[in-house]
Amino acid sequence: MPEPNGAEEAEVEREEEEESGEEDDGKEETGADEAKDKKKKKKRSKAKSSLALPKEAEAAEECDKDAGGDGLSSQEQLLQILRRSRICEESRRHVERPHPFWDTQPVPSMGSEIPQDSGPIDEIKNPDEVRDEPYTLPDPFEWCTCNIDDDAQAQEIYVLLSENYVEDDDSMFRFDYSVPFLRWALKPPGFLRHWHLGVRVKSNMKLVGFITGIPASIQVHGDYHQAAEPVCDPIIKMVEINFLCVHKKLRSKRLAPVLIKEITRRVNKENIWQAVYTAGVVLPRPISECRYYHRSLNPKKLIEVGFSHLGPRMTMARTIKLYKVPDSPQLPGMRPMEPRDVNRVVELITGYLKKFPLHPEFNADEVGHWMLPREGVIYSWVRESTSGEVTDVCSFYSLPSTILGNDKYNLLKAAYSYWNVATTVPLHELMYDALILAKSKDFDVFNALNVMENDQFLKELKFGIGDGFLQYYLYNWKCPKIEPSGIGLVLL
Ligand code: MYA
Repeated sequence: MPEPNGAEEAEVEREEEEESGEEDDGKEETGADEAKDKKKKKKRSKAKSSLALPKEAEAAEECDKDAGGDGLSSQEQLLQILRRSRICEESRRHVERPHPFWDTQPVPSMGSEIPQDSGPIDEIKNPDEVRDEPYTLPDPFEWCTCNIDDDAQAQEIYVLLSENYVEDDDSMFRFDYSVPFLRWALKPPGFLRHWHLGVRVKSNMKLVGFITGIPASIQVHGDYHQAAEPVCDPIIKMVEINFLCVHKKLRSKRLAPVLIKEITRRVNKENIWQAVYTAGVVLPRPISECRYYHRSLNPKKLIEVGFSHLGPRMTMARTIKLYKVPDSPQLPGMRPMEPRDVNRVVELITGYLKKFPLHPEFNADEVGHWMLPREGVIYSWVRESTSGEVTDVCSFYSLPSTILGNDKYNLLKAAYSYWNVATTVPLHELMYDALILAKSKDFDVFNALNVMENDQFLKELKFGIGDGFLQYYLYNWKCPKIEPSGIGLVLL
């Protein structure tokens, strides 16, 4: 749920002034000055709560302020209770608990001191020292390598994930990665088929478990250069781990640790010893904790499906107006990225990413793969100057979620901010066009993490903070913590 910010309040207030004669709820029309003043005050608080969705955490302060409950409807009171219990959940996030699996892995334990320097946790090994036999699965199951190019197998993966992958805390939405998206996500240059690992039930061959790795070159700062003896090249060949999934009926049976150990074995066999991954859950131990922000593009639908809530004193008409964006990009020269732009986009992106302590290194093939537009998957626009130079680039990917248990809608169309570089305009102006383009492609919401320099546009463009956290992790690499603004990496 977006928490209100100054920009939004100002915006609503400005609109209120413009609208003082507007009759979108008749009742609020009044002639008396005093009444008008009261109205303004009321509307200010309306603006605050109109953007707050139950799915999103509110600051404790905000909750305390609201806690009086005077004159609140039972729905509002219920929301307050739910919000407070979320704060408790948040404070529990970092409580130390035993981790029978993670405590055996080369990751820092929750309570251990934050290192000042960087380097591997386990001593460097040789792939020959890594066992040749796959890890043993419980008897009813067997390993398989999944071929995402095969339509039938791609469909099996799609079904497993769409029915069992990540849900929000309230089980209202579940990620719905499409087959074309999965092919894009799993087949970057240099991908290895045997890093697309599945678990099947022997008796009927049903796919019930999944985990994937893709190769990536990652630079992690730390105080690496200050270490007395450099331990290895600062650009590290890593694996990005994603799509860990165990069928709902097989949860809590310790299948996930076996999946992780087997993918680790397969990765180590390729002489790769570090991994990067993200998760909503807190595990030993995040290098960074980031937050999701949401920008409504279709507020009516978001409210109808329970993603957002209409503030107690905010009308639908005013909410729709608040989030309305123009029909076409505002910056001259915006056009979809094309293959001829790849080399310039490499320069823009690699130059920009260097400033973040954690970031990937991309070559032209990789930028071509990750950035060239694919309908329904990845959308990238460049800004070309009148002299024909590409100066700015913005992109977002399409990751819808299934809406669980709603009669009217079954799909929430979400765009996720990806790689954005502005050199001729402020970042928020470029991202305003990204919002406009996302709206023109019929997305309901535009999501962004508070990574990179995204703070520069989140407030300005009326994003609200979400209740979703995203932890970033490194496997077998210790280093100092990194602020969200130091994260230059977006995993799908
Ligand atoms: S993040 C997305 C994860 N997927 C989902 O959330 C989908 C819905 N959930 C599920 O499918 C299951 O609940 C999963 C756990 C499969 C997540 N990352 O088998 P269990 C630990 C890592 O009894 P289940 C993504 O894809 C948990 O703390 N570990 O549990 C990145 C406990 O360990 P410990 C996790 O619920 C994945 C153990 O598993 C996660 O049936 C990066 C319990 O196992 C999690 N998200 O299944 C993976 N959730 O007792 C790590 C729970 O110690 C990669 N657990 O606390 C590491 C690098 C590997 C390569 C290295 C190469 C060098």
